[in-house]
Amino acid sequence: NGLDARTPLAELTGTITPSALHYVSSHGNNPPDIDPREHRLTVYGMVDRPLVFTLDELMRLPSVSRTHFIECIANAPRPEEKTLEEMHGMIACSEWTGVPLSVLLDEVGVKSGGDWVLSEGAEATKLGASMPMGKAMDDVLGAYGQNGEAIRPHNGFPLRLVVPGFQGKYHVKWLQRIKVVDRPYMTYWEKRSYSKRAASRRTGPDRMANSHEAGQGAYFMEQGPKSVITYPSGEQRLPGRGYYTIIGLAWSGSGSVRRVEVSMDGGRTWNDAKLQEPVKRIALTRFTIPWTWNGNETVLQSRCTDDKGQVQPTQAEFANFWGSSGAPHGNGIQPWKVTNDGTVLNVV
Ligand SMILES: Nc1nc2c(c(=O)[nH]1)N[C@H]1C(S)=C(S)[C@@H](COP(=O)(O)O)O[C@H]1N2
Ligand SMILES: [Mo]
Repeated sequence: NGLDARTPLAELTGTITPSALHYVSSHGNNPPDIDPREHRLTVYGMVDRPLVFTLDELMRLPSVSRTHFIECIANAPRPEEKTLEEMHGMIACSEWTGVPLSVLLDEVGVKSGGDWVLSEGAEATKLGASMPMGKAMDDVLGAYGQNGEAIRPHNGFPLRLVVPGFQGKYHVKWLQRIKVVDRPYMTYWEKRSYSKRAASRRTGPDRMANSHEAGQGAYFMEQGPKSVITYPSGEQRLPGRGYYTIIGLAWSGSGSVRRVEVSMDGGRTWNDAKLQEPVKRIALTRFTIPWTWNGNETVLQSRCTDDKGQVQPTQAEFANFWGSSGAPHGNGIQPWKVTNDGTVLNVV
């Protein structure tokens, strides 16, 4: 049912994920073997002039480089998981270079009523996803560069969509078709893995307001505010009492991280962590806070607030809202227990 690999977050420093360590979530087993000279991107549908672009033609258009994370909607901790990589490794952050999708859509001329954009990958199973035209014209990239080099085969070589802040499936790899359409589509993979039935509750956490009802279920678009302590984290061992710097990562699909608070006493008190500048929009943000461990058992947690004022929920708040069926995703607070002997455990 596909190929998956996770980002080794506990082993990384800084905020950029080396390309070779970017997590992989592919429904087909292997990346399609694409000759970049033969590859074509077709932009068609409800447009005035359908166009077919070669990679060279795309690279001659105005381009931008932007740092953004991509996170799979399934990037949520489960009680039985132990390490940071297992629990949160379906996120990575890269500098992406490419042509704004708005440039391509302006070239073809969107007809009135063309309110949605359907995209398709070139692998045998042709993953597809549809997004509102407003997002497509805003900050979406047709990316060919990742951290200063060509995108790696597993991550979409030679061309992928980067849809900042939207859940993983929108970032269609091996991009070969963009079709302007008049409504959201519920493609095979979206129906199978990325929507939720009877998502009728209209109030609650803001992330719900970012979903879109599409007949057979609801899409989830923006990833909610989230953070996780990367050091110390699951299965690591502190050598003894004394001074430590707690380090972590925070992000939000809605914008930039405004604040990260850390609790070192099981949630009784919270202190503001230092955010590493510059804080970029829809990118991993590093935070640090000093901590002196007295050698007693305790629980460490972090909580992110984004620039829209959305606050990362607890695991309990998230579960309450979604009910027992739960969504296959979650941005709940990650608690790490530090035991007397310094062992760090997942206590979700
Ligand atoms: N063509 C295509 N695009 C795809 C996928 C896929 O299977 N095929 N997987 C999606 C999913 S579910 C995620 S989470 C992201 C993962 O991107 P990555 O593999 O580069 O980390 O790509 C998305 N784009
Ligand atoms: Mo995903």
